[in-house]
Amino acid sequence: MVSTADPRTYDFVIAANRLPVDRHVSPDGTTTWKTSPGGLVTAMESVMHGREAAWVGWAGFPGEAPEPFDDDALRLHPVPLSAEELVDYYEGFSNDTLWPLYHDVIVPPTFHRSWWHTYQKVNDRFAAAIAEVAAEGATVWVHDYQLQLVPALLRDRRPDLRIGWFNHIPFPPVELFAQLPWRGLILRGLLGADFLGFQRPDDARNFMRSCRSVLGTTNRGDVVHWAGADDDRLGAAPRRARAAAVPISIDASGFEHLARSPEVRERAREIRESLGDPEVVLLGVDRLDYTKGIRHRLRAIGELFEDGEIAPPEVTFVQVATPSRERVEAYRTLREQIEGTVGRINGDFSHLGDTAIHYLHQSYGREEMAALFQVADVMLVTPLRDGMNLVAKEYVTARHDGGGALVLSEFTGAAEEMRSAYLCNPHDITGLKQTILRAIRDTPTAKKRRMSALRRRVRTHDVQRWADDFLRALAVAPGKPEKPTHTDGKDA
Ligand code: ADQ
Repeated sequence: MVSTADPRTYDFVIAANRLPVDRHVSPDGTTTWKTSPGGLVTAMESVMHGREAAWVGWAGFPGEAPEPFDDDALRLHPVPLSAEELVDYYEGFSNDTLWPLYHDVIVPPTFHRSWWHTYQKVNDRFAAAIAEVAAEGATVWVHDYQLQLVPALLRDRRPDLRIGWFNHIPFPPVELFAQLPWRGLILRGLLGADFLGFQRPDDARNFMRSCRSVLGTTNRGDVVHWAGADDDRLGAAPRRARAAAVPISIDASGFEHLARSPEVRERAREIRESLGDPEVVLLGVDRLDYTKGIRHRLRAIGELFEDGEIAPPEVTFVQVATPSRERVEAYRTLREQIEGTVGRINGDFSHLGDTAIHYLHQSYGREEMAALFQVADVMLVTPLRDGMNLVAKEYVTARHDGGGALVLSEFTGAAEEMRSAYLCNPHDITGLKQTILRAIRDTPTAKKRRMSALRRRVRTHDVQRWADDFLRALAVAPGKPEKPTHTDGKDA
């Protein structure tokens, strides 16, 4: 399968697993494309500054890819994936090998050589597609763990390009990363970039330690020096690459504008009323993923009901769990466990008309999300590990009234910046229960003080600043080594 030829080239190219559009086919067969409402699209729009740009990614359905097409100022360049490749590269290697490994091995990663072979093949296809649309000397921004080999594969084809890569998820400590049978080649793939951006300083440090221990690189400050390898495999040439934290954020002004609209405020009032006007609404909003700590959260909430510290109708908990990766076994098991627990808690503590837990396994539009956030007196963001967690940032942004309280896990990237939240360790169920009670019972003045600090942080560190910071770092990144030296790489 080859990518579709595109005669035009661009100075700025974004590459991500998915294109930022969803295909809609109407009953009469007409195809339309709708922009996905993600922060990444907004961020990219804000940095394009009238530049012509292309986005390389999968169009969202298996088989032949559509011809390249324009979406406003953006050229969309679809990369084809077959149904088998989706199973091996996306569901398999990306979501069942790398995802659990990079999230502290909360569930055991699965290692299959056939998945790895497909991952290499698909990464090569992405690199070929980017090489085709990138103009001479173009800037290329590669996103996320699905495309870790792309930087070196692309550099081999196009040494003229300036290549950046951003990791949306954590980068694990070397003690975990070293389990990966293909660890050396993944690191060599990444070192093809000029600049590597991570969510937290710890992620960048973990990456540099892995390079040192697995490849035998040296580093000066945050610049990794790779002396190259005596083989002709991926990324064998000497390189220098900078690794640093550039935490992602949200389109704060856009989301606040939406949250302030009369429609959203009216919808928030309606939701509260439909919940029976409780005194306290607790809210969780997550993709249904084992990293998000939903089971630990339910355990804490269940015990609080059991202890009589909270009870419906005064207190109710709303858990929105977005359907996610349902073809991966660990996700199906998780869903069964969560739904079983919700059923048990509701069986024990709900009364006719007074529900302890409202559980919604659905996706909603941005307006509905903004309204839900305004209803939440206490927002529970308690992942066991999370690259950043944008829900935390969206919640405080939606609370333009300065009300509400954010309970936030220490194990999220967001906790690095949002120190005024009610921070918690979600593994410590007793501590989590106490933190939730504190967030409910603190004085309004104490809560307002925290909320106003959180809001200020997100307002001044929004997604536009993230994209600007990343591209500035990429523009001045070191690139080629000053004096190429040649020593044998370890275990590459
Ligand atoms: P995710 O793991 O998907 O992203 P997150 O940062 O929480 O996690 O973003 C989820 C987004 O989906 C938010 O914008 C949220 O509002 C939205 N959402 C959640 N449930 C929804 C629902 N039911 N209906 C509609 N929208 C819903 C990965 C990493 C994160 C990192 C992001 C960005 O795992 O750590 O913050 O990328 O880098």
